Amino acid sequence: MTSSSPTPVKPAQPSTLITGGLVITASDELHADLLIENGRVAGLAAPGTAAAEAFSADRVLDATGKYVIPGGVDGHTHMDFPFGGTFSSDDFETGTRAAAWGGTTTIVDFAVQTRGRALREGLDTWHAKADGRCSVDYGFHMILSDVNESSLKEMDGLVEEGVTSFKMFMAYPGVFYSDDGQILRAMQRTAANGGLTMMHAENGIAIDVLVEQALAAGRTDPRHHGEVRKALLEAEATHRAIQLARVAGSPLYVVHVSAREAVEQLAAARGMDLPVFGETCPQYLYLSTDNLAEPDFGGAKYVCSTPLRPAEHQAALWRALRTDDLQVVSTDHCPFCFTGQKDLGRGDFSKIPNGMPGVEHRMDLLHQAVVDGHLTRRRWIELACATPARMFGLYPKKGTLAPGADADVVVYDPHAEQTLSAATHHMNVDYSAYEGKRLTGRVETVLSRGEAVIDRRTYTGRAGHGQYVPRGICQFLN
Ligand code: DUC
Ligand code: ZN
Ligand code: ZN
Repeated sequence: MTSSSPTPVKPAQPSTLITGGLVITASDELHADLLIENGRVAGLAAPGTAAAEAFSADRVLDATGKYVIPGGVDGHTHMDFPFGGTFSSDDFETGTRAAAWGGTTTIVDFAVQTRGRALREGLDTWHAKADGRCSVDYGFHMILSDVNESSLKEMDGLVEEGVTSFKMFMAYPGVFYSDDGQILRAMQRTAANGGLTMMHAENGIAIDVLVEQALAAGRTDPRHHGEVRKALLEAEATHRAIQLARVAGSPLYVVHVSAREAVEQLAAARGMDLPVFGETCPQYLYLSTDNLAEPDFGGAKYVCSTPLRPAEHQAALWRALRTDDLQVVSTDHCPFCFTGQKDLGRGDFSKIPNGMPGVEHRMDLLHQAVVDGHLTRRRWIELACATPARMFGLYPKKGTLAPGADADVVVYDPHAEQTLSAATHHMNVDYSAYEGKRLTGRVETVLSRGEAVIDRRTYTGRAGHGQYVPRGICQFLN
């Protein structure tokens, strides 16, 4: 007789019951107990009902007086991203840890195709950057820097394997820029393969002329970054991207919308029932060209593209978030340290690395919008969790709290007060874009697939817990 060793059984994850909280999703608000088993939501039931009485779990989290919300989905981050001769200062380890602190449990980061190289090589590089380092789950979009016969063919395979969205740039000539013919070809490809075209919509050719003229006239300070990157050049590119998408029969998602005039283009397209979507970011809702004008090169902290706009644009963005002319708020998290990185552009604003930190504060800044009356609680969750999950093919695994969903859950204290500061944030960057800003509301506990990554304001996660999530196609398309 031969003896065989028993098949190892993976120990079941301890179950968790979250009691007494107000559960908020994009569609509902209800006082409910939430049961988590094996990393998934197992049930929701009103306290005191027979269903709730039947819940039992290894550990109980009391959420009385708190909100219980889905983990945030940040559909636009740049960890370890090459730009202007340097790399964004958060890598996947520090950046996803900061995301966890802020209640974001999924990021979709941008893998980059290097010019002259294959998409596959870029995607492999980003997998290697992220693998084993993340505290929360992650997926990838692909940046197309070189649209040609071979990269067009590769797009189909990427969609098949779960990289279902492709960003192109109408800005940054000579770096990431695609011309209209390349854009049209890539859009035709996504029209056929189900992918989503994401667009950085700014007329980079015209902007480069204005940059050259500004520098020649001695206008070198960071505030001129905002002045040359004109709202009309964002609107023009947005309009052109929409028309190219119509010609190709492809859906379009416009990233980091900051100008009122660009919102008008999106609203007109949506009024025609076109599959056109738009996101904005907290920096455009809370900051303005006044920040870009801060003295002693301080404006460099706020240099990003699209740029911050005069404060009048903010009302149009808030309105568009309410009317669904904009559907998503993501961060475009792309931090560069003030000392040693932003410094590269002293004396020439065009050399300041473009990007701002933000992955840690999106959920809180949008909760502040609820406190301030800009958004309802459910719209907060829709913009920050449910819609990005649907947009990028992750729903209902991510973005909601329903039986079967991943137990990515945040216990949120809506009454806690906090003050944002570089001294206390967890992002690997030496300044805060919101230094001294007081907020009402704070993340208390964060579960990622049922495991506590933040437990009552202590980090309990680990690099490597976060898993790569292949994505489906955009769930707003038929
Ligand atoms: N905009 C930024 O501000 N940073 C990275 C790339 C981009 O488009
Ligand atoms: Zn961009
Ligand atoms: Zn970006």
